[in-house]
Amino acid sequence: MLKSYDDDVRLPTDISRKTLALVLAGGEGSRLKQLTRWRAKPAVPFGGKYRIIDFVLSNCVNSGIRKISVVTQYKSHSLIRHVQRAWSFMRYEVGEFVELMPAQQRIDKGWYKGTADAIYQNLDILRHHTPNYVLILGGDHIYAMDYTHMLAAHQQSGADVTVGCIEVPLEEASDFGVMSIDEDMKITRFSEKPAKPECIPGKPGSALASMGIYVFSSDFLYRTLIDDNDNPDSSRDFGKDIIPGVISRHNVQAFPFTDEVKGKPAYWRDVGTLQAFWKANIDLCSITPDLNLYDRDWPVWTYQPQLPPAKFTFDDEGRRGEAIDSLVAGGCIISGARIKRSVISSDCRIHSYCHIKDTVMLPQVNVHRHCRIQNAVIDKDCEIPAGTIIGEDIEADRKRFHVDESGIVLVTPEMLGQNIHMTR
Ligand code: ADQ
Ligand code: ADP
Repeated sequence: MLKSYDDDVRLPTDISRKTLALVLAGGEGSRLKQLTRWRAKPAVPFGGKYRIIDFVLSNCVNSGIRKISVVTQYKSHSLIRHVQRAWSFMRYEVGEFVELMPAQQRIDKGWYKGTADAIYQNLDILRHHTPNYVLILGGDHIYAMDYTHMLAAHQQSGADVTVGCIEVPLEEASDFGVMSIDEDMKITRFSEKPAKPECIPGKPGSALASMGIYVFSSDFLYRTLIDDNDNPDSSRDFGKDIIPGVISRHNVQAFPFTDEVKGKPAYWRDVGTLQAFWKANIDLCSITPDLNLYDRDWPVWTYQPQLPPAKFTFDDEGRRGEAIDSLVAGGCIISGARIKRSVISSDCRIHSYCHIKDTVMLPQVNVHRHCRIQNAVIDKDCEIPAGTIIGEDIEADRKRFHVDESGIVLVTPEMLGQNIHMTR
């Protein structure tokens, strides 16, 4: 007999209405290097016109979850500004909201010590919303997921906690929480970022990774966080402390995120490293990308500044400005430049005789004449001087820019000796 936490919550729509989503958006994101020097990772621009956090917030809204709290801490200014601009269409009057929870020392003098502490410090606000379920999400993943399936599975299994999981290549598994499950999908083992991750039985090349997303029955969450706070040895983190601490005594279920139509693991990317960030952007340029931004049934919402359409013009010698296998956002002017397999975000200018390929350009970049750029991420507001060559001579790039182990070059205004407040 399946245990149910609440008999009056039966339909998926009821479950979403009785769920509060908590989006964790306060981590330092140091692996994105200078891209997160001035902004939190969830605020980093992505996909031409979005910010990373828009994907998880869109998943919530598209799943019918309209009570959302965003927990912020490090470098939250541009994140807060974006959430306020983009997500204020939710109406509190009809019980829908996206609210911000900055670290504000509600309990003691400290900042949030870890992800669990970030929620513990806001327990009174959480309780005030009286949710039956709390859906905890990371603010820095790119995917499209209908959370109602996970919520329904949580309710039907009578679990105390359900952890979203996905198969990843074994060689990448040390970056994640890795779990073992039994035939009833109950989690039997969980280790956070293990040096030697276990493979899935019968699948030597794969491991079952936690997506860092959790459904908690709310009373169970409150009790667990209070107990964790009493434990002096805890680092107050879901992956390190909470999940490993509850699996032996409670019903902790795994929910595999699969692409139901294709019957395979679905598209989900942790864009925490420069290479992963670059790749997930460039993936959008393929003819049939795994993440379809053009799916009208699953719109990705964002703040859109009023910008004119992208414009492609001839240069003064009659060369065409063109972009192929690329995304070019509003406000861009491509004059006599060639662009291939690249993401050119809002309000960029690319001038004559430039060749750009395999490059992710964040908003408001100005590339002057005769530049050649490849395999690069160009930060917002960069002013690229005429004749600059990036991505061809890695050793030369290393002296001026950041080059990662896969050869992706990151260029920021500071590396170019520019003060963004002067160039704007
Ligand atoms: P990580 O992503 O490494 O692993 P963490 O750095 O704690 O975990 O970040 C999780 C989310 O919480 C991020 O969105 C981050 O911005 C946010 N966050 C971190 N510290 C915070 C703080 N003090 N206050 C507010 N928000 C904070 C987690 C799980 C793994 C899982 C991966 C999947 O721990 O088990 O495999 O996510 O990517
Ligand atoms: P915005 O929210 O304006 O789009 P960004 O996400 O690009 O901003 O940047 C985050 C914040 O960091 C902004 O407030 C911006 O003014 C600030 N910032 C970015 N680069 C610098 C810099 N080199 N010096 C000072 N402040 C900066």
